Amino acid sequence: MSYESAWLNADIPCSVAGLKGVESILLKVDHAAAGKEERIIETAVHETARAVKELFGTAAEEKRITATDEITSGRNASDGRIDILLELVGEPALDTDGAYRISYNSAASRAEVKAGTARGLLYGSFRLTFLFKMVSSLNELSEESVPASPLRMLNHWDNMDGSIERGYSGKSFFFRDDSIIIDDRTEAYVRMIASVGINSCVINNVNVRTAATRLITADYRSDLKKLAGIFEKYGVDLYLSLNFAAPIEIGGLNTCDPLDGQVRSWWKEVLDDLFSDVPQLKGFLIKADSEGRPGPFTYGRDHAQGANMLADIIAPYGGIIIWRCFVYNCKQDWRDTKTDRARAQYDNFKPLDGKFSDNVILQIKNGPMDFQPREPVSPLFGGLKDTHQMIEFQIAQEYTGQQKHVCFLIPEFKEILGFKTYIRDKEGRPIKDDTVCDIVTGRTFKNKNCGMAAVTNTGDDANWTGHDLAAANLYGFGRLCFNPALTAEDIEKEWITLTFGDDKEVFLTVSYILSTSWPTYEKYSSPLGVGWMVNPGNHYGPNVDGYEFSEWGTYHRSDSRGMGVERGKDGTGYIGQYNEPNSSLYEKLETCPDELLLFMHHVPYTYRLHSGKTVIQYIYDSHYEGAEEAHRMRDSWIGLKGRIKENVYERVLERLNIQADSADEWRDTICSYYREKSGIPDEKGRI
Ligand code: GCV
Repeated sequence: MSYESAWLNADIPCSVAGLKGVESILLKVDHAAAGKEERIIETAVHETARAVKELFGTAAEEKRITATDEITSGRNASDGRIDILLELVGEPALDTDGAYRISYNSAASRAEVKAGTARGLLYGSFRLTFLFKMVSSLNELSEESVPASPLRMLNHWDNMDGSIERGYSGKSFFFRDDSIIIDDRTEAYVRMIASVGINSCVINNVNVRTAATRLITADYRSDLKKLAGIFEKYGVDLYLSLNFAAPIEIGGLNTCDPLDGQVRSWWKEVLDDLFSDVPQLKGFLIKADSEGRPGPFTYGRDHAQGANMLADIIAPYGGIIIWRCFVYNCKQDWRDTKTDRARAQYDNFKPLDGKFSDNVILQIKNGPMDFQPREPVSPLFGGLKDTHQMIEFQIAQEYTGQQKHVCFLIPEFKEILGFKTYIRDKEGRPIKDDTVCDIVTGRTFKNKNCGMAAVTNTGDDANWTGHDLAAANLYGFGRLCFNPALTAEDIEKEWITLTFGDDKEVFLTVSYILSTSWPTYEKYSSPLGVGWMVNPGNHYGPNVDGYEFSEWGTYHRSDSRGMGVERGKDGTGYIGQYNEPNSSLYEKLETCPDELLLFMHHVPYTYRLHSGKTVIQYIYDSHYEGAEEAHRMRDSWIGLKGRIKENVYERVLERLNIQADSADEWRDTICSYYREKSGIPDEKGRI
């Protein structure tokens, strides 16, 4: 399958006034110090050279230099040509892996990228190329950036048969027919994600079945080595998802008890062998005791015992175990109103705080349930004080329109990262003003084993993400973990310019569509934090009771008088998992934010929101508004005909049409259901 270049779009011209070309690319690096990072440095030079060729049509001369006096090229910018210097420096400000500084030295007519590490040089090179397309004068080539999040990770849910769980952009480009695929698309992908600072990638699904269990065996060794080599060039660490039951499934043992000596020996032998053959491998992601996956609970062990067994084995290789907290009872009786899935992560993991090995990181979904269009922040952030943590987002749009609908998720991620957890330190003193972002970037606990992961939205579709506008989520996630201080508008602007160029009309329209898309989706699907009104299994389209009487713990508890799940003191007690003052804020109806009301409480349909509107009228109105907005988004896109590449225009239009129809269906299904259930008519007489 062919692929397109997403935001690395070679058709977007240089926007710097008067700049006509680059004479030389100068590399100043102490190669002995660079050591094994040498390959990444070569990539930085190669990428800079490629960008120069694409932007100006002519190649630049590449020179390795050792001293500053060799770089006085005496260039005169009046001919419209400059030099580019890439330099590895020993400055404390640039010490963090990946940090870079871009500046323009007007005296020498030279754009300079300085970094303390090879990755920094690579990220700086990509950013310099991006700036060439985004700024209007040489003096604006100015940026210093230190990556905030140590791990900036993508999780693929790719299966080895080529399918992708919750994949909406074609098939896997890593696997087909139980084999690993390595072709030119592999490098194109790694290049694309490295260009926004992603430094870690898990290539296979956390639901590890069949062939994928054997990925750790000798059968796949040579392909894994090749793959790791490609990842290494771009500074991306390779991770695999691991099957906790592998000792049984492929080891011939009758147990996978983490405290069993034989089990431990089996893992040690297999993993020692794997790391000695593929030293670039960085670690494993594990889903255990979750949705049918095996885990330590089967043997009466806890998750710290399970994770530590593996972590201790791979510690000598600098290996990391990322352990998911998505552990809950998926065989619940819907009549049981005390068991609450939302409580599960906290209930399971809070008691284990401080018990995990140093190379274990807990990966916590952003909300307590499962990537609904709106959820509160998981209270586990703010609960753990002595455990490494990562946040897990989902840019695969499982519950947000499956890349048929536009849903730009960066504003949502910004809100989540900015949430104040009111965590207290180990001595019980409040840590003032800390946020989820502070915790996962390592600022709160001064640690490096932490970060952000996203379940990725890519596949082998030509444009990588199915919906062209969904690429903004991939780009945005990378940028956000690098620099969470960026606003959603900053990110949107960069992505639009790099993808579509500087046509003002295009910018205004795409920006309007992206920035309204998440609130719009929320309005016509599940306002007020209710969630889960989707078709079971595929999770697409409206089905109010689709999950209501199921065993998955996903209810809205609508009856003839009201709706919502009571999670306060008189309900499941979930709200008590938050630190004060969040706990009181959610507990009291007067202060509970409207957008989370039905997640937190069961209220009558006649309950008045802060706006003064009743819940039932809000439900009617928001579905109508959301559907209208979806039509408006489609209509505004039509205005771009002729201004955007025909194939892209048509591809997006086709999806916006689907979205507008689907939004109508959401509106009508939900409004009719609640009109009937509540017996309360719409004040505006529409239903
Ligand atoms: C990979 C949800 C999804 C599953 C996914 C699971 C998880 O339940 O529907 O497809 O499994 O989350 O995050 O493990």
